[in-house]
Amino acid sequence: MKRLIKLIRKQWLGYLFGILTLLTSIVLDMYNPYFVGEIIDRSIIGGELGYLRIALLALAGITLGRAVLGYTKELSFDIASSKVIVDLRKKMFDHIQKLSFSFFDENNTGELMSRIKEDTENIMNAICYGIMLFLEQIIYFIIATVILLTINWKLALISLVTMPVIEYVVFRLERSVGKTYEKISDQRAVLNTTAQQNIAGVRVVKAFGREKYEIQKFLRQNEENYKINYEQAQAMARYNPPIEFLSNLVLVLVVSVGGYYVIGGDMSLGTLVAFSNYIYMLIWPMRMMGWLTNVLAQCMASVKKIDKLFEEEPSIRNCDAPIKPERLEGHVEFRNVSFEYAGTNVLEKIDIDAKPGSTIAIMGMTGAGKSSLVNLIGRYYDCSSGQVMIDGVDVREMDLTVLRKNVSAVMQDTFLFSDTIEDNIKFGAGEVPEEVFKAACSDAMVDEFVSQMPEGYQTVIGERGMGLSGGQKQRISIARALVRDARVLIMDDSTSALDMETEYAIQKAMEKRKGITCFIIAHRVSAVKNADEILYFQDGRIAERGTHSELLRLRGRYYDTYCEQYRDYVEALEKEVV
Ligand code: DGT
Ligand code: MG
Repeated sequence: MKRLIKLIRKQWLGYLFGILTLLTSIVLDMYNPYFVGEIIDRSIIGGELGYLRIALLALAGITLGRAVLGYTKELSFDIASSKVIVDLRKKMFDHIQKLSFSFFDENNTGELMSRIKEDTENIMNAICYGIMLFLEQIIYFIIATVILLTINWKLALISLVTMPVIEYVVFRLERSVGKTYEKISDQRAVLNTTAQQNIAGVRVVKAFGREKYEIQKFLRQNEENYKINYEQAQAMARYNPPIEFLSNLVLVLVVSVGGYYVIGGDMSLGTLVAFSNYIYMLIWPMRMMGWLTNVLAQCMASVKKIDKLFEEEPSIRNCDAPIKPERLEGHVEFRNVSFEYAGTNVLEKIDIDAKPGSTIAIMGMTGAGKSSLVNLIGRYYDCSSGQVMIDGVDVREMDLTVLRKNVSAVMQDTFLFSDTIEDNIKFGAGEVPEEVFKAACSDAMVDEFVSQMPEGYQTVIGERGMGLSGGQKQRISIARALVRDARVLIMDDSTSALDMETEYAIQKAMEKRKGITCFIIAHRVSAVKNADEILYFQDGRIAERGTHSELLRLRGRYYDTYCEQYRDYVEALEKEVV
């Protein structure tokens, strides 16, 4: 809340301007009933034609003035509030960007999207129309009350006494409408999620022949949506008639008593007409208050949710006095490292010493902890015990920017942005010299297929790299990691979709890149056999370690994997020999 108030205060000039135009417009409006009353008394009854002309001119002036002021008022409130929302969204986005991997493991994208979109819209409603109408209605109410009391206090009291009754009915009805709003908002979120997941996963739906089921699921939710909308329509329909009835009843009461005064000569007809017009200025605020409380309640709920998001601290951040080495050699060590996710041990007592420029290959069954291990190097997660060191410095003591700049990763699930191929590759590097870009593209074998494209590197690819093959996407993400020219390179299963020939060509090109410490996770022996050390993981532990030939001699799991992968080849060879 404090954050929001601060942002609103920053736009004080816009709001002040809006409030001034609002006040002027109200003052003008107050003259309306006055002139109408005067026209009746002085011109229609009294026959003063000269006054009629002046009064009509004044009424036209008021109407024009109000139109201009109304426009300016809405515009100023709108601009000021939009600026607040832009600032708020920016702050939220900055904050979300700072949060750690673990936060995104626990929170789904849909919910974060609704924080950025729907919740900020709720706040916009309140700080723009809410504030504007609230001020307007309060002022109308106060001024109208004073005017009514000065015109005729008895008649004013009669009307004022009925206001709480109207307000009570308004609140009762508004509550039922408000409830349906909430239901609609929840239901819309469900409908959106279903539609979004369905469209994003349309290929899976089709491949598994689940179209009919998915359509029915959507139809059920759509039906539900219709029912709630119908419920809301009913609540809305019930809303107006009783309030309309009560408002008119007040008018009937005032005209009856007022008429009595007019007949008795205690009040002029014009004053009575003016009086009844002013009464609308009392009733409107009453009617608006119900809507306003709903808008305010929605805004408060959204502010609470957004505040909660802001309270989320990144679990990974710089220590108090982070070390900022000028240059890293890329000496990576794991010292007795254990790691757990939510209480379950994923890695246990791992020791690795990767000398600068060496290549460490990691193999093992799925779920063995390979990705979890490499995720500790760039501090995507922190280990639970032990130490991960680079050049003798615990990564937790190293400046995060320096660390992440020096650790480049090709993640297991490739994610490409809907942008040009060039921008996707330069994504993490900013401005890079042309030769560095070219070298990365050629080493990652991106050049080979991009040069065939009519628009080359300027080709815009679809969401998540749509329009490219799995291997092409992997090659682009390898180039994206290479272009950063980092000391430590992590390749998490990043050649799995490549054919052997391309994989081999990339390996050869990488060998030429001297001084980079490489961690390669792979399932194919062909991808790991040249590594300085191969680690075979099982259940979070290193079950076997050594060079390719050492591990073959060991005749353990690595050997089994090797035999499995080369069996056909060996069999074919044997047949040939026979
Ligand atoms: P892969 O990629 O299928 O070959 O398997 P690895 O070896 O890369 O496995 P890894 O490190 O992703 O997962 C190791 C274990 O950790 C596995 O039992 C699943 C669990 N795990 C992975 N990510 C998370 C997470 O975000 N939260 C929790 N609670 N557990 C996770
Ligand atoms: Mg993995």
